[in-house]
Amino acid sequence: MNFYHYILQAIQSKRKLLAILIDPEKIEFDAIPTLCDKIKKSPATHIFFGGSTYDGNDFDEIVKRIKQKLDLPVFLFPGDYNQISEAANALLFLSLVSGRNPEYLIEQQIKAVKKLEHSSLEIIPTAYLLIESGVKTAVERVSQTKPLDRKDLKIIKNTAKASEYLGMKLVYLEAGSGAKIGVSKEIIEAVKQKINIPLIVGGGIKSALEIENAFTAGADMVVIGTAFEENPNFFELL
Ligand code: 1GP
Repeated sequence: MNFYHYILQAIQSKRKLLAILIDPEKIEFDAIPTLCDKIKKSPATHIFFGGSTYDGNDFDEIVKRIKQKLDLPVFLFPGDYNQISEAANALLFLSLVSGRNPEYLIEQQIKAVKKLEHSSLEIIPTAYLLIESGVKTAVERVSQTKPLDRKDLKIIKNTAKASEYLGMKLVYLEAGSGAKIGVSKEIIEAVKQKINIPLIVGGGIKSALEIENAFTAGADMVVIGTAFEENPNFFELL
């Protein structure tokens, strides 16, 4: 199974994808079975796993546990190069192209090579664009980069397009976890029109309407983290 190919196929057949983000920082090991039962009842098609601030030792164990309980592809969404587990299916090999900090543009990726050389993970090069969202998010704090100005559509579009030219396979528009305002409809539309690779949108999406709006504007995959963390019945209420 090629997980990137699956995304392309879904887009071709006009199916929308939904990822639930699990942050290892915010999950209790014993709570995984209950969490997975909730996820089974949700419309999630993917699990994203990772976090900006996690530095614990259970990363691998948590992924294994999730895989035991759930039959969904788990994509690593790493906050740093230590967040790699062979128990996952794929790795979003992120480069924070909205920022100008070499550590998150290429240094972390170089550090990951040692683990990845002998890995069977599917590696998916992903352009990660942090968009201004009204609050200073963890990504901004940890990466020490500035998000892109949400009004500057031209730079946002061209950053996404340049990433495609560089060979990135996905574009991820990120408002930041817990963002006050998510990525706007205008930004999603503008980027979607510009690129020919799948578009992921996440950060600050808290309602069915916001999910729908992101899809309508052109997101191929929407990511939900905080809304589900704060209310495990989130999807039942939709
Ligand atoms: C963060 O895009 C994800 O990287 C999800 O954000 O936690 O705000 O849903 P939320």
